[in-house]
Amino acid sequence: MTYAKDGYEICNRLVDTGRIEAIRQKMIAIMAPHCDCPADQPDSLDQCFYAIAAQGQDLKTNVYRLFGRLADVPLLLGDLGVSGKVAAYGFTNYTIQAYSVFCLEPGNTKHMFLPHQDLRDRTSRKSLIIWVPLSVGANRGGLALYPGTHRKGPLKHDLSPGGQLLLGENAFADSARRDITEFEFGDCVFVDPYLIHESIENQGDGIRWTAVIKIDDASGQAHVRDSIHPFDIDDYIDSRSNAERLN
Ligand SMILES: O=C(O)CCC(=O)C(=O)O
Ligand SMILES: [Fe+2]
Repeated sequence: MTYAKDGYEICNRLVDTGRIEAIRQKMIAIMAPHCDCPADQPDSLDQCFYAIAAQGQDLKTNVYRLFGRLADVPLLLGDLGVSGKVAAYGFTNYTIQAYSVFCLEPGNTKHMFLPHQDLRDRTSRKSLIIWVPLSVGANRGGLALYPGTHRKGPLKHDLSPGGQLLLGENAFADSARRDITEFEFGDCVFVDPYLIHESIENQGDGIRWTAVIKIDDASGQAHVRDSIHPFDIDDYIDSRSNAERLN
């Protein structure tokens, strides 16, 4: 398989696990003043988060938003393994389109992503998602990919009854789904954002935490003369934020 042909590559043990641990520790440090949980246990991250959640939605939301802004997340681009791959894929003058920490609790289906492409705020058709697990454990689900679908380019998305962006099955019926559910600390998956992908439900006993970084290389792209974006987003998705769309 190749990244260009299939639209993704799985790289085991690529990222320095010290960087992963540093992110986890900073997440715990953000929560520590607001709970009484020990900070040095293997499950401290989840314990703290559950203790935070028990105190109400505002604190939980604020903590989660802070996780998604931790500087250590985009700094993963400085990891030698990651930067080597990014360069090998031909990203030389890239910009950061977005970065976040994604949380999927056991049994939470509301916040799962249904089959979609990552089209929001793109500044190029030459784009890359860097998906880095921040927690590991049995049955925590993961990411499902539809190999080769990136070559279709941006597709028009529907809305599910719950308000999630969604591509119908006909968009990926010609692709053999690939599930990524088993990963270790340091593993990293590179995905073309135009590749159709979706979340796999967490049926384990711990939270699936994932760092996601999205980059674009707009150098040499003709559309920059007219627009920072390579296409009009409103032609393809309901561009409201998740919080506004989900019901
Ligand atoms: O990790 C996941 O479940 C999906 C993440 C995703 O699709 C996204 O961040 O756009
Ligand atoms: Fe996505």
